Amino acid sequence: MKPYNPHEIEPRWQQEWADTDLNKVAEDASKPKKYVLEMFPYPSGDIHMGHVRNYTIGDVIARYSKMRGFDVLHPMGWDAFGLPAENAAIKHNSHPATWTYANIETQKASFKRMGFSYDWDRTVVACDPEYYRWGQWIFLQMWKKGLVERRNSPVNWCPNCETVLANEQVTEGECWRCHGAVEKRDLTQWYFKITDYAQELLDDLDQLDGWPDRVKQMQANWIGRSEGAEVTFTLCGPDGEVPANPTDDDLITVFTTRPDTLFGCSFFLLAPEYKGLMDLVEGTEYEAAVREVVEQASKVSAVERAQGDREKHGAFTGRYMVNPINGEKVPVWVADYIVSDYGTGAVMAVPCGDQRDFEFARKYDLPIIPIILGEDDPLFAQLNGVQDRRVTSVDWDHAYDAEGVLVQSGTYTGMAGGKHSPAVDAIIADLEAAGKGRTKVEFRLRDWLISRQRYWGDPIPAIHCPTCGLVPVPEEDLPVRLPEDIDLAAGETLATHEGFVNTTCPVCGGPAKRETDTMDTFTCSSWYYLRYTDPHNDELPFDPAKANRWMQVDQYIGGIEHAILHLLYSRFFTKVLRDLGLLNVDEPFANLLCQGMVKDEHGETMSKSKGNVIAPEDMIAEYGTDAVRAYILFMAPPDKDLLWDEGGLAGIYKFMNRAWRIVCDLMGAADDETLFQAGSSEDEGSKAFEKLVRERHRVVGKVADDFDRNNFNTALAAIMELTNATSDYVRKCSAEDRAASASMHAFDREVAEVIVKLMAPFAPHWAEELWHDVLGNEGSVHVQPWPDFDPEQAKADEVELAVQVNGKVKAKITVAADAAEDDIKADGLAAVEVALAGKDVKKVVVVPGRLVNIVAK
Ligand code: ANZ
Ligand code: ZN
Repeated sequence: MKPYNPHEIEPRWQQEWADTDLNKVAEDASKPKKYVLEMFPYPSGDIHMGHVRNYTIGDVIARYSKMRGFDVLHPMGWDAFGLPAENAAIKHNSHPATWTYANIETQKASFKRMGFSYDWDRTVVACDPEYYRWGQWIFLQMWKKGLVERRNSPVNWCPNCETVLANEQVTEGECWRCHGAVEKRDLTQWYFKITDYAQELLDDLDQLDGWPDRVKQMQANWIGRSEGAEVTFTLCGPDGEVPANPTDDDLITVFTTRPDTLFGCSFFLLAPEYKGLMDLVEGTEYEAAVREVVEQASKVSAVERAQGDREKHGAFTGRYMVNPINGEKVPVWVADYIVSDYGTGAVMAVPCGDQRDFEFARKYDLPIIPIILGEDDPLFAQLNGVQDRRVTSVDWDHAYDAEGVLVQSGTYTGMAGGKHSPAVDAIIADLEAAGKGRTKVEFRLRDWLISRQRYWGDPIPAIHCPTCGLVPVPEEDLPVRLPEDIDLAAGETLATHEGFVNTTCPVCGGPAKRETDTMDTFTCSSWYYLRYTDPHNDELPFDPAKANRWMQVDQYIGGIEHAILHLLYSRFFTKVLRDLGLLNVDEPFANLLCQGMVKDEHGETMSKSKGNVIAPEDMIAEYGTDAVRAYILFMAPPDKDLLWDEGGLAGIYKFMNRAWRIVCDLMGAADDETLFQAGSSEDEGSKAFEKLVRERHRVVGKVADDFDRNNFNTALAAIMELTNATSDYVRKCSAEDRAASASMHAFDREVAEVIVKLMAPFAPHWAEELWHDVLGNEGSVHVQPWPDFDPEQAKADEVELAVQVNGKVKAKITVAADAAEDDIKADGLAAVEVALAGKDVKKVVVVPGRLVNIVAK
């Protein structure tokens, strides 16, 4: 028998597939399409096990889909702009492109070695001018549509990376890349107005049935829609007098989700960054304390400051504000837990209903007025129906933020209060009539800050002209190319590169300067999946007809770390391109699979610093790529973490050897290694044959089912069951006997083909070699139709049932799988005749496929 030798067959088939263009996308419109996509990698060094897992999942789905008759698009490319390349260039005194393209070659070689079925003619490399020019083109279309804005605002600045960051790229005050502390700086920056799409980005999450719920929840939280009201308060003069004719400057508006609590407002809060705050206190005795709060707050990120459990700091400004609902004057404080970039940066504080305000009131000894109570609150009996204010302090240890009944709230007393309550509606209506308020929806989502002060990115196509102002680069002048002659190690940047900066104004022809900011690399990954549908188009980013044929991506696979940033930005781009008339889908990714991590055997994340990295190439050198692929899918469901266990990999390798031998044996090619055991009876042989007929149909059905749910591990387990049944069969039926029986003879080949085809997505080289060399077939196994199955034949003929009497198993019976319930009852009763002697049978219940339960007294 020819032994299984992965090291010989794998490179050979990889070459053959490349030579015959096996993985070229067919673009065959007569077939239904399937777009299978894995998130493209960042080319930093060689691939690791996390990549192997991600791309193996995609490859198995792609190969399976092709055999199921789909026209499959399964491309790969590189997310090639970004800081690591720039840092490496500085370190090695070379160019970012050199580092980037070298790493791309390394990774590409590894992908080929893994046998992934990419169509390499469709590769998209983000730092290639052929690609990034279209990023610039899209930028210009967005600009025309009013979706691009340049504005001055406080932004997140990472001193380490020397660039600004989008809000999404700051977690708990840290840079997403270097984890250094992020500062606030006032800078003029470029933004994409993603907030214009906030509502749609939220609503359309409902269409994404194929996404994990937790990812949708993370997106919804990030978008952060809040329904509430704007309420306008009036600022009293420094003398405490209410202005007779308030100007706009005297009116300060808050955003609140709880206008029903207006009667409980006992102070008013401003964010430390609130514009005009210092004017309120300038030259007063309150100035120093307020300034101190402002300065301390500037050292802490807004995210951290907004966290509930942090100690709150504040100071009185000496000023008062008039509550529009009751004309009451309340003191104005600055407080560090109020952030400037949400709502209006001003807040009506209601300590009885809001925990943060409650803590602040306790700390600074401000009144806590109970105005909404649960009916079981002891205070309720005392205040029920009381309209005027009698109680201004409580002995609670936290705020009451649930629904309740209003008390001490004037004419609203007695109404049901809480979020979205009748009291909310009534108060908003009255404020609106008085011109002091209106309903308002707020989003946490901010506009996407896309400009970066770095070289290795897509240049923003804009020109600053002293005469004409800010001018877009004309489309025919794209791409704005990155200059290649730049000495980053010497500190040169785009802004200091004379050849790049100096240009002429496309409007007036006068001397002008280029914009020197580049785009956030997340812009590149926001539409690469569209470029794959038409990667060589030099007139448009993609032909809408082609994109519309392939979109949506049917299965997207990537890490959970991209649950917010990349997926949200891609969803935004898709909607914008749709509105530009280039696309007819609302959402880019129909199904999303977030694969789990690959960890070491102790459950630790693999990392160079921990020295616990398992290198894919070492494992391939030992067991071949097919075993690594099958192992990675067998060990855990794809969305769960996988703990590396080399024993398990060796086990899979063994299985593949065994299955190889079984296929050979079936085909009469096992020679001296046949499993046949002389002396098996005819009856044993025919039982093994019947069982295998059943298994052949059952397993094909089960694998299809498992593929529908991406349960590759159970699919492989089922294939193992099929090989076990096959092994039993060839043990008990000799090759001569099988050859002599016409039905068995045809069946041998059928089973061999079924096993090889079922394994083909997992172990493509193993399957291809058997398909040709042992089965003697022509044409690649990977373009063969997936095996059919007959559900009738898959049914077990007989099933074994336990027979219980009063909850205890007394016997086992074997009945026909399709036996009638009454027959089963009769068989069950007969089997326990002895146990039932002298008793009255009260009840007999059949649990199909499991047991017969008899109740007797
Ligand atoms: C009065 C009130 C009473 C509030 C009450 C809550 C409970 P969400 O749900 O996240 O939208 N708020 C408004 N702007 C703020 C800012 N810039 N910084 C910090 N807090 C701010 O939260 C809305 C609530 O957060 C608003 O409703 C406001 O407090 C506070 F029993 O107004 B509320
Ligand atoms: Zn000009």
